[in-house]
Amino acid sequence: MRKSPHSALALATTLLSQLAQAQGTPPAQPVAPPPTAAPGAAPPPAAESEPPTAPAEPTPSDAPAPDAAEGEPPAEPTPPPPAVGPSPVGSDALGEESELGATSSAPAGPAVPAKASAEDTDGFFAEDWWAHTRPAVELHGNFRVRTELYHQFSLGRVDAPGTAYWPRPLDNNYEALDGQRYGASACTPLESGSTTSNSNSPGNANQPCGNPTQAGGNMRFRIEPAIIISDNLRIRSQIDLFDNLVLGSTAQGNSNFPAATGYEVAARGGYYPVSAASWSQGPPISGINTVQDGIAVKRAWGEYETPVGQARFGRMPDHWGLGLEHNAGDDIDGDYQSTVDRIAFFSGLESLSLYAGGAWDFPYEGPTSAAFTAPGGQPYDLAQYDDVSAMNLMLFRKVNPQLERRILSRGGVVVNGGLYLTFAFQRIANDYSGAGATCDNGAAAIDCQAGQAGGGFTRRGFEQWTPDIYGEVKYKKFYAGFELVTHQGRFDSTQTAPGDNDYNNTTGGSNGWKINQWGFALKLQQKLIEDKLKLSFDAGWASGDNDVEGLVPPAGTPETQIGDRTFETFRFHPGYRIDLILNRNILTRVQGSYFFKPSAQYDFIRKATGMRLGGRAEVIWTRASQFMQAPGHEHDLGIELNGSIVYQSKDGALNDSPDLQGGFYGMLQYGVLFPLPGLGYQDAQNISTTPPYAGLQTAQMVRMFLGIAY
Ligand SMILES: [Ca+2]
Ligand SMILES: [Ca+2]
Ligand SMILES: [Ca+2]
Repeated sequence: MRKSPHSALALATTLLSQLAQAQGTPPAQPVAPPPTAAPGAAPPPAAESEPPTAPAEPTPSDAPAPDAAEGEPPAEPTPPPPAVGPSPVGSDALGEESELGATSSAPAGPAVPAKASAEDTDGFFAEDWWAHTRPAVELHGNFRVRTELYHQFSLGRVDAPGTAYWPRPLDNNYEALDGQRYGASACTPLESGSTTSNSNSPGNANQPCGNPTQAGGNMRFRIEPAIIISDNLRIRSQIDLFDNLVLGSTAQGNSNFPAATGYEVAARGGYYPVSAASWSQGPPISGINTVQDGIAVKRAWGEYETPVGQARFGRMPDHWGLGLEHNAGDDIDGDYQSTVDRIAFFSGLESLSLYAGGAWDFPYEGPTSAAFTAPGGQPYDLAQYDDVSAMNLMLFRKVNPQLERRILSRGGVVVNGGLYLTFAFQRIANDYSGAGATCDNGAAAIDCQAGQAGGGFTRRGFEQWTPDIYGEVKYKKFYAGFELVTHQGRFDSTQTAPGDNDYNNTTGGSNGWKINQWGFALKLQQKLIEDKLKLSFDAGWASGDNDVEGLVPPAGTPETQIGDRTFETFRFHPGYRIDLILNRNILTRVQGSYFFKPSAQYDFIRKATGMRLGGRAEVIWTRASQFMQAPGHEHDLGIELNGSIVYQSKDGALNDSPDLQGGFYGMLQYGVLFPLPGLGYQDAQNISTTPPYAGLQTAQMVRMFLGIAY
């Protein structure tokens, strides 16, 4: 078989696909199968004038068919695993989070269809040209059930529920700073810790309840069907069933219907007059018994390998570097994802390990002509100035994983990295939301009649540049990676109510509003003792804003700038997890703070198949970047200790690759957070240290994870 002139580029795009797996579990397979042409696979003479659509070699069809490989190692997987995101570079291929890693885009190829032998016939068949002549479906994904116990996540603070970082449980009755009491009063004097009565009679159960603990479970079944149409053409998707469905949340007997404001609970039927009579779960139905249906289609996109690069189009994952800004969130324990509506093209030169890509994104389109009253047809965008549009450029160097292994084993150094640059803009906006935001008042609700939403626009004048630089160095068992991101831009006006405009600076400074935000993350890791021990150090920094009150932004409006007109709080992608309690749950992400995290992981049992039993310990110290922004006006927010026991089997799918997670995955975790003065009240607030506020309290968490990856 002669070498195709396109092979280098085809290889490059193949590589792109393979490298771009989310979260970066490095594929174990070589990028391209060795061209071991099977007997009878030689194309007919006509092949000399290669059809334009012929895949460049080496094609998967060169790999032995599964049945021909009896007793051999598994055939090299067929087409490259469906790619994820533009970001071959990076990925948190290290560290425990990624141990949970990216199963979903695993590359076990579909079976290669049997070939027609050239001896059998004078004709020639599509089978001679393509490994797949009929669409094949490849299925991956995962299933998980997670139970979690939160203890004292309010940290003992007594904020009103609407302003608390973590509102107290509903069955925790307390007097808040606003002087109001919140929470259930249906406990007995004994249960409520009354000092005047120790009665435990249900007849006296009208006292405040004081429960500090919340516990429950949730589940998700993720399927990622890929339709492999031919070697260079596929459709990929991600569908979640029971997407983070809270166990026990859709019990029979509870149904709702829309009311004048929000929803109203329908009268219970005779068989379920009280919740205690519920004994079975119903399917989740949005607006009836929950807020989200049982099937959530997250992504669907196409990938086409052209001779000069790969085109991707549709709704797809977006991942880059350590996941600070663009984070596909595809790990089995993930919740937040970067999913983009995008048309993109990638190309590169494998010999130089250099790649480039461009992408046109549709972050926000505004109201469309879709209407309940006119179903069907093709809805279209109703206004152009209100679009948030974005253009992306990616330039990066990524050494082919196979080559990388060779370099590292020879004691060489591998350097990968690149730039992901985004420019986004919007001229005017209809961002009217909250009470009164109806079509009649100009808001862009989903059921507006023609022309109705036109009155709700305000000036926005948004422009933002986001360069995201990633780099990594690998040497023997050492890894160092970093990512640096900044948002630089402006708003003309930050207002959201129709017609409001705050461009003019009445206090005399320059008009308009600026965006100046910086984020940085560092990851160091050394593997020791035959890779059983991993010592890691993570650090990160998100710029804060010294004239903003609060790390967590308020709902419904941009953060109030007390002094200047510059938004400076950087927020990590919430999929960038560093702990269990403070940054993951209470603050929901790293924002306006910096952290240091030393950790150690040790595998007690580790088999070549990938089965392992390990433990992990972490310390996370979090500080506010600007003390002014922390509730207590102090830098120190908290010190958290986390411990985990992890068990990974290698049953079932993906057994051919120890690096990919397949089979059962279980985890037990415990965390304790010692809050520091930055999370308390300021001295000037003069909060009594006697009840109801007794000072900051330690929070704890227990977690059990049961998962299956396939
Ligand atoms: Ca629009
Ligand atoms: Ca448009
Ligand atoms: Ca500011």
